[in-house]
Amino acid sequence: MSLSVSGRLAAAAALAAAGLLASATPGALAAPTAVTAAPTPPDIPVANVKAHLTQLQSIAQANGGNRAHGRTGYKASIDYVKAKLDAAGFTTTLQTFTSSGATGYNLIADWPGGDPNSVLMAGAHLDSVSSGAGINDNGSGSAAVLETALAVSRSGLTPTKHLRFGWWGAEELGLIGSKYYVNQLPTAERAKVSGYLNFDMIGSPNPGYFVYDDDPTIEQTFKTYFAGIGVPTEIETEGDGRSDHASFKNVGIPVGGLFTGASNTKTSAQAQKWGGTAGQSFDRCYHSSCDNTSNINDTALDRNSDAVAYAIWNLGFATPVPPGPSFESTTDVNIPDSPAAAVNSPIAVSGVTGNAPATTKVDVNIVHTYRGDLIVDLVAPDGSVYNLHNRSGGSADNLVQSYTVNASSEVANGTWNLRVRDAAAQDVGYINSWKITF
Ligand code: DPN
Ligand code: ZN
Ligand code: CA
Repeated sequence: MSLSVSGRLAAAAALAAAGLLASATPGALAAPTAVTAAPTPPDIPVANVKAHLTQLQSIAQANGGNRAHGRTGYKASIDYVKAKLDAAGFTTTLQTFTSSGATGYNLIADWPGGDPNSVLMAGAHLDSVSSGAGINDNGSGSAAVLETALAVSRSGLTPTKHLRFGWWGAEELGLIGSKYYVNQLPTAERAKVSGYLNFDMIGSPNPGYFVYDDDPTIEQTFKTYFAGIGVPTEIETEGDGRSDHASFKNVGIPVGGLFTGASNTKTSAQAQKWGGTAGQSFDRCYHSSCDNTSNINDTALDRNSDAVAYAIWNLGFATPVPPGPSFESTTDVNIPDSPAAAVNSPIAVSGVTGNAPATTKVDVNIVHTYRGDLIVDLVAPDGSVYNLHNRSGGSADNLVQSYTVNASSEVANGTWNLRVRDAAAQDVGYINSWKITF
């Protein structure tokens, strides 16, 4: 048997280390897949994020001390964000709704391009409570999403997905703006949203690093970012469903997000891993007049802003599933004419972790003068049999066919066999080659 190996470089490297690449087909390692890899995500300048917070603080000061729904400070906040996005080349939409007798506003900003059928969204509520300027809650999330959108523009990003950013009104009255947005979105449009990332309170003065435990891909993306900078995270538990992601989740859109804590108390274990003060709230100014520009931890704001960009960059590029390692036998195995016992062509698989995938691919190449004679099975290392072909195709020559087998209950490593039996007399042939791809 000659064995050739192709596929994922990591797997190939592992196999090379095990000395199994000696008979590899030259050039077989070049994966022919057209992969659009995400460019390196930018470091979002925290000074820019803070400059937006300073502006939101000024807006509150000039408008009776808050940026709450129905107050002039809210509309001024929307106008500030919209002007920045318009200047950066976004297509912005101001959406109005009515709540508690006052006009509310959502701002939607679309980055031109990308697949309109696969939309990645990120958003934050822009309203404060009426008791203060709402700089951590939620100037922080609003400013980080804004600065990430501006970074998309600066870098001229051309993601495979269509990017859409949202700033929600009247969150503090019960997620009103985001509910309005998803409700007016036609069902067909909702189905195009591949994910919604929510950022509500991400610069808490005594911060924790919390990741929403929701869509696994989004969650893992954030965890990977924080692992990369050596910051431990915990699952967000303070208020599941207490922010705008709940509106999206309720209509079946995958969601995720970040949070640095509100009125809950930081434990000593948390203070040990994150620093800060044990026995004190993550944000002592939550929903208070002291939620101003002094109520921000710059390090938390910096890390979380970078995490927003990391997620947009990585999730914004559709990630094709990389081809798994494949193993091929090109040894001819004669198929004796019926009546005769089945013959086997073995392939020894090693260096593959865990089970075979549900999409295990088997490429069969049998030279024969009557394929309607043949019964062809894939036999797993433990003897489990997966029938691939059972005398179909009548009098046609040769069996050159690809099969997808759900082999997810099989350990990948071990000897797999292509088993072939000739069930009718006269015509004969041989197994020319076969290949299994995990
Ligand atoms: N949006 C804030 C609130 O609803 O009061 C902050 C918050 C977000 C609180 C997520 C808990 C969980
Ligand atoms: Zn709030
Ligand atoms: Ca035959």
